[in-house]
Amino acid sequence: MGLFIEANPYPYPFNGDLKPQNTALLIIDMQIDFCGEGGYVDKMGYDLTLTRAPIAPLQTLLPAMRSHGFHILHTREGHRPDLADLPENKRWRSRQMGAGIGDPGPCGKILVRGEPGWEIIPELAPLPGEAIIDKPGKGSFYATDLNLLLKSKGIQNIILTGITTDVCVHTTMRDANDRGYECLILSDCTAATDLGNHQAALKMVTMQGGVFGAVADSAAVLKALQSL
Ligand code: C5J
Repeated sequence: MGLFIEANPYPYPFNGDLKPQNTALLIIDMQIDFCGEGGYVDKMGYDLTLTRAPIAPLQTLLPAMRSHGFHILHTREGHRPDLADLPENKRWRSRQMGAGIGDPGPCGKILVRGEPGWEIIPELAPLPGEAIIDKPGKGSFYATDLNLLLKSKGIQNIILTGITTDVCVHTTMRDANDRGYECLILSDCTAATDLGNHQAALKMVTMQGGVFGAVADSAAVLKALQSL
């Protein structure tokens, strides 16, 4: 008998082959720039209570998954200090929003590696030994070694969390799904800068029998962990 997480539109994973050895919790971009005061999202004028919403549920889920020995991986969006990997149009667009990537702000240079705003928030700080993927784009596979790490660890299932649901989390989930990974996105451990976009992004996953995977919440994961 397999182990399943109650999810929509099907119990996850499809084959019931859920175990710590083949499953990763991926925490995407829980950085000050996306959910902290003075960071990129704050400078653009978006409501930080939205992007901070996943912090509390993740603070429960993360230690539970750690204690069962699941693989934990974190990502950070950011650019080289000389901005050599920052596309001109990405910089231009961010400047239109008054939050120019690479420009100085209250948390240092926006979305630049090594700056205070680029750090993962202390509430969800990675432990030694947990992989951190530094990515210049939205997707976590583009220009990173994430696929290599997942393959070498024998990971088949990815539980996606973090911010933002409609941008970096979705781009990563779509790409992971195309690569054959079995994906689950957690509704309360993800968030967007717009509630409607968050809800729409979750709904998109459930179409066509689970076109990119399935949707659950952290309570469903914690319940399934009790059977381990
Ligand atoms: C964005 C992200 N929105 N982490 N990044 O630029 O979703």
